Formats: sequence, C-alpha cells, structure tokens
Amino acid sequence: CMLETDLRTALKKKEFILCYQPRIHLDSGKINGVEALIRWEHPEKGGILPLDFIPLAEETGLIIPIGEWVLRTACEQNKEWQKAGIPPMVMAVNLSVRQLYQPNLVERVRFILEETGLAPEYLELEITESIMMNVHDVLPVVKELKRLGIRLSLDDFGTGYSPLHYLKEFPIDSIKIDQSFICNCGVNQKDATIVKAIIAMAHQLKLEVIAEEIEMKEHLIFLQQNLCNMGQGYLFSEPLAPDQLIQQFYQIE
Ligand code: G
Ligand code: G
Ligand code: MN
Ligand code: NA
Repeated sequence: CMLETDLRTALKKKEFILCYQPRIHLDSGKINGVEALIRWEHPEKGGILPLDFIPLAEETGLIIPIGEWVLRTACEQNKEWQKAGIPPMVMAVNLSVRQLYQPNLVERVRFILEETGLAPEYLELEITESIMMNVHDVLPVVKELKRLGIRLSLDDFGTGYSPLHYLKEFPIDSIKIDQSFICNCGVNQKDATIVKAIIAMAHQLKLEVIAEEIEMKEHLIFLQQNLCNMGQGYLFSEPLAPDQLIQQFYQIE
C-alpha cells in the first residue's frame, strides 16, 4: 500500500512534526505543561492526522522508531525551552500500546533522558486506558518506567475496561478524563455525574485529574466547580508550533 511505503520513508525525509497543546491549571489559569501531538506533513497529500496513520504504524511496527523520534524530539524541545529560561513545564508524550511491549522501552527512555539532559520529572508518558485489559502483562514495565522518576498518566479514562482495584497498584500520577464525558457534561446529567465521580475518586486515590477537549466556557466552569486540577482544549488553545506556544503563553517575542 502506498501509505505504508510513504510511512517507511517519512522519518528519513523528516516529514513528521510535533505540535504542543497547553495544559492549564484550572484554579490559577496558568500553563502547567504541554502534550506533544504528532503531525505528518505528507509531500503530496498534505497534513495527515495521527488517527489516519498511527494505526498503520502500530500494525507495521513502525510505531517503534516513530515513537522513539517523538520521545527524543519532545524531550529535546522541553530541554531547549528550559535552557532559554522558560519556566520548566511538563512534557506529556503519548505512548502507543505497542511501545509498552517493546522489550527495551525502559532502556530507551532512560537513554533519551540522559542524551537530552531532561530531568525525568519534566517528562510524562500518557498510557491509554485500554492497556488495563492486559494489566498483568504491562504492570511490570509500567512500574519500571515509574522508577525512572518520570510522570505517568492514564489517557482516555472512562472509555476502556478499567478494573478499578488496579488503579491503586498502578503507579500513575494522573488520569485524563475522556473527551466524550467532557463534551456532554453541560447538557447531560449522567455525564456530569460520571465526571464528578471520576474527579472525586481520583482525588481519594491522590491522583491529579486532567480534562481533555474543553471547548466551552460552561465546561470549564463545571470542571472548576468540581475541582478538576487541569484542562486542555480549544477553549484555551489548539496544539501549537513551538514558537507560537512561547509567544502566546510566555509573551516573549
Ligand atoms: O490531535 P490529535 O489528532 O493529535 O491526536 C489523535 C490521537 O492520536 C490521540 O489519541 C493521540 O493520543 C494520538 N497521538 C497523537 N500524537 C501521538 C504520538 O506521538 N504517538 C502516539 N502513539 N499517539 C499519538
Ligand atoms: O487521545 P488524546 O488525548 O491523546 O488526543 C488528543 C486529541 O484531541 C488530539 O487530536 C487533539 O488535537 C484533539 N483536541 C485537543 N483539544 C481539542 C478540543 O478542544 N476539541 C476537539 N474536538 N479536539 C481536541
Ligand atoms: Mn493524549
Ligand atoms: Na485522550
């Protein structure tokens, strides 16, 4: 298939870029970090979004080198910002399920942190909640990752199969409430109830809560009232190029 051939050469041709979406502290309104999101600038097809090539990358195994490029680029960028005097922020990077099964993942993450000089507390790996289906397989590697001193979050929370008793064994720092609950929490009483319950449970477990895809002021107010810690979404900002992010959030020209 054409796309697969193109995907194989895209790394070599430097066709991938990362955008950074700010993550905002809901009580102070201040930026706390960013989530790195990959984009593919295809020479003929133009911009291709991750949903249209990440599944193929996972099937073909190309997600391993692509994932490594993402991790290195995101860590380098974060270190660069720190060197430029920007207040240190957390860089969140999405990890694909397939990467968790990569035998040397922990070694690679350790190596990239050393190579880029980024302190581990400024890297957060986002793991999708669907891995909880195979919690026995992944728990050891997740524990090893945590021992590197990095932060871990559970992405898409509420959509997958999450045996709740594992939440207390899983060494995560935060959960990201899936957007499907957020976008309805203003109009649907059941979604609002679920969001409140997730936030309350997370706080009891000493986890931070991040809401994704906040688009409306009503959602923000609801989340603030229910003490959600952080948020991302178009209401604050879309994913931005590095220079744009610094200009818009740090008023540096
Ligand atoms: O903006 P958005 O279209 O960027 O992302 C769509 C989906 O692709 C999200 O579920 C996100 O987690 C995933 N995604 C974005 N960037 C990466 C990446 O670098 N690696 C992996 N594995 N998934 C990513
Ligand atoms: O699954 P994950 O959380 O990693 O994916 C984040 C995805 O959501 C990215 O594709 C990102 O571009 C997208 N996104 C971020 N903020 C918003 C928003 O406010 N609304 C919508 N519809 N998508 C968003
Ligand atoms: Mn994510
Ligand atoms: Na998500």
